[in-house]
Amino acid sequence: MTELIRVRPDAELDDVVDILEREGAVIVEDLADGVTLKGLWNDLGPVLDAANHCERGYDGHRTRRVSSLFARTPHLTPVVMQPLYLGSARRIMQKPVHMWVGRSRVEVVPTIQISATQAIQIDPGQGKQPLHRDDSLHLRRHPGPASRVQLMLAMTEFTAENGATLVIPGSHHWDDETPPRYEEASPAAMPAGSALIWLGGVYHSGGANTTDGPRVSLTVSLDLGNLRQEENQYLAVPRDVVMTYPEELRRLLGYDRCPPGVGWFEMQDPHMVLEHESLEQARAAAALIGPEDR
Ligand SMILES: O=C(O)CCC(=O)C(=O)O
Ligand SMILES: [Fe+2]
Repeated sequence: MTELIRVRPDAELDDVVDILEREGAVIVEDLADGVTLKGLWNDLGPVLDAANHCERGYDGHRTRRVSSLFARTPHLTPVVMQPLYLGSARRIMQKPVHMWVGRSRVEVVPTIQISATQAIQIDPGQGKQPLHRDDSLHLRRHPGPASRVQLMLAMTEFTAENGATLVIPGSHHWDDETPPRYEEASPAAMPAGSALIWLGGVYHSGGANTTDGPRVSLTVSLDLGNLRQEENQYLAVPRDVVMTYPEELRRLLGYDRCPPGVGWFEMQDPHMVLEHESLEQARAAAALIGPEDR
């Protein structure tokens, strides 16, 4: 069992990217400040309390989960936009891809997007979740380029006893034949406000909670922009709430186009839909511009 590497929020982005590419996971201490954490608790605590335990065993019969987090709280913005998280996700996934278009050699840089959001409360008595890779959703083969960089923010302290996420460092380098074993996993023990960042190809699971208090967290994933989002953000976050976010976050929520051309609206940048009062007005404006070069 290898200990997870820990860094402070002022660590160099290059170093964090190196750790993630090598180990597949890192803990950023104090990623969220006290005001953010309190805001998250105010907005999500009562919703978690009111939520039922999950029905599927994989999700945990003693676990509560709440999604649509960008519709429920504005306090997730500084978490997703924390420079080490967003910065490392951009560096790891936005790698140039080269292709021929006729006789031109073209370089294309993909976008990234928010995929799933969930607050997770592991209650006393919950057993270990099966070890898994979250990029299984992308039906891809390993090892290979990362299609997901995920974050788990501790809202209570995470300990080996209360269900801290279990992580197998380096397992993103494994193939698809090697089964994961709990003996190889390390618990992401950390105080509230710290966060685990890990790549989608890393085997991990929720831990067992043998204490008498809940383990509470929230998770956000950033995925490559040419994939379908795990959580349907267009349905999860109403337009009037989307409008309250800065442009970079709106684009991360899916109002963006991944080069060379996934996600367009009327052959234009879909963000233009948010820049007009209605879909009809946006459509009329797009017609005036005419089709863009894809
Ligand atoms: O709650 C956790 O620590 C991990 C949960 C998880 O990995 C999942 O549900 O996919
Ligand atoms: Fe997972």
